[in-house]
Amino acid sequence: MKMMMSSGRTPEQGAQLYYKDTPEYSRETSYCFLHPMDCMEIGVEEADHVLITSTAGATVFSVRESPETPEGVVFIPCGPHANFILHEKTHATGAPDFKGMEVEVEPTDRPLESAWDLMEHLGGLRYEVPEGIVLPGAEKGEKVVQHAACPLCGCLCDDIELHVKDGVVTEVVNGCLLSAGKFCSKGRMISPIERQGDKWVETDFDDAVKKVAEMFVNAKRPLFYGWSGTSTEAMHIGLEIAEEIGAVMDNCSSECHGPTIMAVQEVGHPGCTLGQIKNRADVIVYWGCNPIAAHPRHLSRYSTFSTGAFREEGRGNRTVIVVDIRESETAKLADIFVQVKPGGDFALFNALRACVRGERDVIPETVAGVERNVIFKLADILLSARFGSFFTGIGLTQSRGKYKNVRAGIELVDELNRHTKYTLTPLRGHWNVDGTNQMFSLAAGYPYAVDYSRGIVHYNPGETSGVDILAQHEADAVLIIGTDLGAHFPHATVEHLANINTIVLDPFISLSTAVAKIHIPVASVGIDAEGTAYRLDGVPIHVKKAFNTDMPSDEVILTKILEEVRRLKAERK
Ligand SMILES: Nc1nc2c(c(=O)[nH]1)N[C@H]1C(S)=C(S)[C@@H](COP(=O)(O)OP(=O)(O)OC[C@H]3O[C@@H](n4cnc5c(=O)[nH]c(N)nc54)[C@H](O)[C@@H]3O)O[C@H]1N2
Ligand SMILES: Nc1nc2c(c(=O)[nH]1)N[C@H]1C(S)=C(S)[C@@H](COP(=O)(O)OP(=O)(O)OC[C@H]3O[C@@H](n4cnc5c(=O)[nH]c(N)nc54)[C@H](O)[C@@H]3O)O[C@H]1N2
Ligand code: SF4
Ligand SMILES: [Mo]
Repeated sequence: MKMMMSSGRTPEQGAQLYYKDTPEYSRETSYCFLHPMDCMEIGVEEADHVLITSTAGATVFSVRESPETPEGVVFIPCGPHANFILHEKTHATGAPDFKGMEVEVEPTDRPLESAWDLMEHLGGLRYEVPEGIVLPGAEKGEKVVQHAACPLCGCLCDDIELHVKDGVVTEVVNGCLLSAGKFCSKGRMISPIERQGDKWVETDFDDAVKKVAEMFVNAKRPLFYGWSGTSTEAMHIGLEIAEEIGAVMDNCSSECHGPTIMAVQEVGHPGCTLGQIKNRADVIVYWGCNPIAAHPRHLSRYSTFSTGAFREEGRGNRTVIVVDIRESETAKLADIFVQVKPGGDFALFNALRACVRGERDVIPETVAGVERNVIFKLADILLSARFGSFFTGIGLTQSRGKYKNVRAGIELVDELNRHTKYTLTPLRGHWNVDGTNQMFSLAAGYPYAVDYSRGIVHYNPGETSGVDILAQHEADAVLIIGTDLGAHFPHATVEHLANINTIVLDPFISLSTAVAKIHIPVASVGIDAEGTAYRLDGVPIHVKKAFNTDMPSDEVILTKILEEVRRLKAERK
């Protein structure tokens, strides 16, 4: 049966992000959610297997019956299984079609494959972290760290209490499930490894740094990608290396909220801090985002459930609207859930805009699957707000229309601001992805997709963005830092990574390890390293370390690479 694939966050997938080498993670990312009517038509039941095929590839998924998923759509948790069948087109935006690609779904008896299996199909090699790893130089004794910041999602909650014993976090107070998953992960690596044919060989830090610097100096089209999982200080050193060797420097925005940035460049950003929303917002709209799964404490700490100076009753003082293609976990908590057809947001934003303008007579019977009287009711509620807040997600940036959807959303907010006060805040993903845009803009003048190869900075998402450069097979050496492209990039791009000089800088084992030539482990910001990060509303926060170790930080390794690059360049002059 022909269907539309849409992938996104689930709470369970998020809780396993720091356990990608385990069967539990593979289980969570190989589910596919199908409406019971579609199950009947395909001829499958709960837990049966289906083969999902696209122009990019085919793999097996386990069925979960889900009345919340609209008919004709197959919802897959974000991860390596979805991306094994994802094509690499970005339609000149840098962001692939994570939400909206045609696939064929049919019953199968074939077994499920693990994330490692998929990486090996693409030319990778699995690596097993030895059990019982002890971080070198880990601080002895017990302590409690107050006001720690959580280095996971864009909420960057800075009220976390960490209980530490002998260099291990034993308890995370105030953190959500995702937070605990990271702080307590056992997936740390301590020694650099190098792939030699079909085996992994341990090496030392100095040797690894020398080899990496040499690869980058010799590369024709180096790409440094990621950065949203590390400190802003580390990014700055990365930008220096990129400028030194004429690399492309891109960050996770390009596959994520890059289209939001493109929209902001066109029509501006009516933003504010989360504090304003907590204290003032009486109408809250979550559009194309699902914070219960992706930003679990957002509702309680900053918006829906939080009390504020002018919102003393919290939830009782706020009307909550969710616009999504499926009845997400967040939709279940809303006062009003509006189910839009996939890719229909542009039309719906503009219909609302017409209503706010007083042009209700132009609205047809239904717009993108939403009835006219629902649109009128929505417009009335929006107009009744004293302070309204839109939160937008990647349901807008990764579906059909991409940045045009966000542009239409900002224009609706502009229209509403003629009548009352409204703001729009993108629910940025990683704990420091906003920091990437701040630091890249500061150092290079552009927020992402920065190309230094011409001697001056060139920026053109869709051309100088990570997915596109890999899809065109341009890159011959890639640094993956603070991201996991093995898990999260489309099929063909991961296959290309396995064929070139791919270097990973990551404290933890990741699926990118499988496609790397060298993986250099580092200290983890927020655990045994510190630095600056920017919350999703652009507020900078100092991320403390929980304890000391002898592991070198990203900053230390990048500085060594920079020195070695400069030495090699001087030698070759
Ligand atoms: N659990 C967990 N949490 C995470 C992450 C994770 O991997 N796991 N990753 C982090 C990152 S990098 C990011 S960017 C954030 C993302 O956080 P969100 O923006 O919440 O991301 P998604 O769950 O991918 O998509 C949000 C919603 O968009 C809906 N959607 C799909 N297509 C459309 C459409 O055409 N129109 C509309 N209106 N909605 C649509 C989906 O049904 C989904 O409920 O999460 C962060 N937090
Ligand atoms: N199918 C599908 N695929 C998607 C999406 C989707 O919706 N559907 N969403 C896309 C989006 S929006 C995004 S942003 C990406 C998200 O994808 P990624 O950026 O790949 O997210 P994570 O897997 O959390 O990877 C973060 C990495 O940073 C590492 N890390 C943690 N702390 C540190 C540190 O201190 N230093 C360093 N160097 N590394 C550290 C972690 O170990 C981990 O490997 O996925 C994209 N892929
Ligand atoms: S909501 Fe986000 S930042 Fe806050 S504790 Fe959970 S994962 Fe960490
Ligand atoms: Mo993201």
